[in-house]
Amino acid sequence: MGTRVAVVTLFPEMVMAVARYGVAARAAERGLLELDCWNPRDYAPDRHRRVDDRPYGGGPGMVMMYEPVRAAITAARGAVGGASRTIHLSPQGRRVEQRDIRDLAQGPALVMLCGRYEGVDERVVETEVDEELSLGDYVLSGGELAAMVVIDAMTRLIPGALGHEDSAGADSFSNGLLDCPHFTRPETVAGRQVPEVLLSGDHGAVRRWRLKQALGRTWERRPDLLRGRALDPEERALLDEYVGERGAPAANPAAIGERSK
Ligand code: 9D3
Repeated sequence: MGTRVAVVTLFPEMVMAVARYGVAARAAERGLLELDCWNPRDYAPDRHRRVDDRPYGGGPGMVMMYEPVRAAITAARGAVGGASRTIHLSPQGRRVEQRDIRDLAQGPALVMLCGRYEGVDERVVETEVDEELSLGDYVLSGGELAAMVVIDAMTRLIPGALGHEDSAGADSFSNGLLDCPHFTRPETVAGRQVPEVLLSGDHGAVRRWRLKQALGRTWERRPDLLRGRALDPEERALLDEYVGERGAPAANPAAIGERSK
């Protein structure tokens, strides 16, 4: 039995698309990921299949109604069977990090609730939801893309989902650093050579170069990631090297007018 994810959504076809491509498609084919959707519209009690209504207190927009959403969540839970966790993708949630993805991928089956319009009746959150998660501080039109992001990120951690088993472990964030640069053929492109060391066949030198680049790029672009992470003596030395070699732009006349990327 694979990782079971049941998504409660008004747009099931949108969510199912995450399992039509790439790693998630292969995981679904192999039975490593079992994804299905539950549509509140199918649980609307009235003959118009109404799932939204106007907010108490007034104001713009509509709110997803308690009963159709609760009933769809109940059906989703029944289908995944046994223990499950119910996550609400919501702008009010805590921001998702890789550690949450690892946690979700290991835990029991998941029910993911996606809101549309202004959101869902708060009583659904109070009575049915274990945790609220957000992607970050920008406005989406609903929870579906967020659920798809979480499903994609989880799927990469399922053993056997990636062709090459150690890739998930080597990823950016699993070691708390940004990735090093990558190059492939040809050796020269637009007058730019592949770094010499990568052609040297010296695996130790390649490993040190990659670690140095990863440390340096993290220091330049995401210093916040380094503040939460201890450096061992080798890492300290490689980062010092990187910082020492990176001339301040104005102190390097040859670099003036040159594009840095
Ligand atoms: C413009 C509407 N906003 C009024 C202040 C509130 C609002 C309601 C519903 C904003 C976004 C949404 C829909 N978003 C999600 O369901 C969502 C989301 C997001 O918008 N950003 C980051 N992560 C997530 S997870 C779910």
